[in-house]
Order: sequence, then structure tokens, then C-alpha cells
Amino acid sequence: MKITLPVAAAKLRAADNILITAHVNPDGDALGATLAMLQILRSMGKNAQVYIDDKIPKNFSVMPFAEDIRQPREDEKFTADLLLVLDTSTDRIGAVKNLTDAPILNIDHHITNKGEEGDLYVDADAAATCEIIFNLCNELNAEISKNIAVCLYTGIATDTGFFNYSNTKPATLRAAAALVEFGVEPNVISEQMEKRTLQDVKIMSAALQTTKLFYGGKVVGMFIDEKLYSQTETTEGLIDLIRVIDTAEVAFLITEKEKKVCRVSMRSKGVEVSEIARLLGGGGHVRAAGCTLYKDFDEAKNILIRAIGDYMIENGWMTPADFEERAEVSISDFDNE
Ligand SMILES: [Mn+2]
Repeated sequence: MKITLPVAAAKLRAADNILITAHVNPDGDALGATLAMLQILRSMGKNAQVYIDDKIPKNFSVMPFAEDIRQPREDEKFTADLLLVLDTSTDRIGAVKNLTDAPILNIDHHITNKGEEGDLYVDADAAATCEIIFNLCNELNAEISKNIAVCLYTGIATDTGFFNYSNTKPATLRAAAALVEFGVEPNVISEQMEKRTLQDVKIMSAALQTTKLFYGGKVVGMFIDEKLYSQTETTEGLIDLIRVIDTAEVAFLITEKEKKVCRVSMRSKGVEVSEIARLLGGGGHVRAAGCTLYKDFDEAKNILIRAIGDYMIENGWMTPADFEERAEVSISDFDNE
């Protein structure tokens, strides 16, 4: 059921033991929101704990209280009277589901979240879940410490591509400005998030070599197979290297995380990739979305490219001539020019 922000705040006030979680494959917004809520709820005298069913990418492990995040063990239980699910619908929290049967409070900014389970506060105009949590602080009369501000700023900055994407609204920048007044140093956060090992920079180069154009260049894709994935610390930011290609309306990154588990990220300049992701069992935002295909890598690639093409032709984003032009052009084809 959909609820308002004041009702969400009342539910948090009424609970004493709160389990906080976010989606698997956590990003800066998921971690910023959970770690900010951990501090806010503890400052209100609550017993709060963050569980995430995944490992925490190295760049985010510098966030305040990141060391407090637990990964659920098999058969583990957590006594809670509220399960707070942030930055995702309730079906992407992995084994955290098994930790408790507590009622669910879901706070999210994904347009595809329909609130199938528990109480949902969703604001699809918010650039990040962290922007919603910033507003929730007002509802809760919670003081924003520097550590809380750092978490919230990191989430807003990473979900907006450091205030580059179309989800950056006046309210987003006002929230960010307030967080800087609470002590955030934007350059420090940028440096932490941009940091890469030499190995990862080399992986970027290898990943770029896999780039291919489809449908007359309207779609561009990058392909990380299991071998390449096993050498990389993070695939964060890889899609940004190709979404800038001038002809591309849609950019995608497909990563074979293990056999028959292929993670897809999509970005667009306007095409509703949230719809394409939804058709493939995922979700997200209009211009940034993703899904997981439980297929062999080659089959997953074909399904994805076909689904993007079908959606774009049905919705007027490409002509039949573009669609016919399935010939792939690869960056490596230009190597010896
Ligand atoms: Mn988010």
C-alpha cells in the first residue's frame, strides 16, 4: 500500500528494533541511504542494524559506519519489528528476506516500484533515495551530523552522475547544498568514488574493446564475460564510457557474473529503458534501468539486443531501415586503421 512521508516517519517512530536493507549489487545510493538511516535511527534511541546480501564495493567501504554492515548467514534470524527496505522493491534484497517476518516499510524513488509488499513511500521525482531520506530527516526532526550528511551526499551525487543526469532538479541541488553546509566536502567524496586500481583502469580498456554498435549505431553495447568479470573489482562507471557515443540512443552493459547469471545495465537519452528492463523482469528509472537474465551469455546478449530493438521500433525510436541494419561494428574493427 502506498503511504505518505509523514506516515512513513510515524512507522519508524513506533518501531524499536529496525532491520535496514537495500538491494543486492548495492550502489552509492543504496549504501548512503541505509547508513544514513542506521545513524538517524540509532540517534533516536532505536536498536537498528543494516544487513545487505552482497559484498560492499571497495569505493563505498570508506563511508561512515560501512564496517557495521552485516551479510546474512544461512539460518540466521534477526528480531525486528520493522524491516526498512530502501532504494528497491522488496524482491531484490536476497537472503535478508529470510532474516525476519517483520512488517515492511519500503522507501524508494524507482518509478517501477508498485509496492506489492508492505507499506511503500515512493517519490519518483526524487533523484535518489538519499534525497528522500534528507526530507525524512525534517519529518523526524532528526539532526543531520557530518557523517549522516556524507552518506546522503554520496547517494545523491552517485545517482545523479555527480549532478549531470536529467534527474538533477532544483530540489536535488538544494539538498546537496544543505549537506555541504552540514560539513560535506564534495571534492573528497568525488575522489573516493573515482578511485580505481591500475588493474581496473586496464580492465576499462579491455571492456572498451568489446564495444559494439547495433541498429545503425542507435544502440551501443559493452560485454563483460565471466573471465573479464573475474579480474575486475567493479563494473561501476563502465557504461558511462560508452553512453557518450554520438549516435547512441541506448547504451547497455551486460556482465556475466557467473554461468547463467547475466546482469544488464541500460542508459538512454530518452528511450524508456525502465520499460525494456521491466519486460525482461527488472526495473529502474526512465533513463537508467537494469535487469538480470538467467541465460547463457550468448543467449542473454541476443535476448537483450532483440528486446531493445523491438521496443525502439514499436515506440518510434528507430525506423525499419535502422532495425534491419543489424550489422555490428566493433571498436576493435578500427584498431589497424
Ligand atoms: Mn537510487
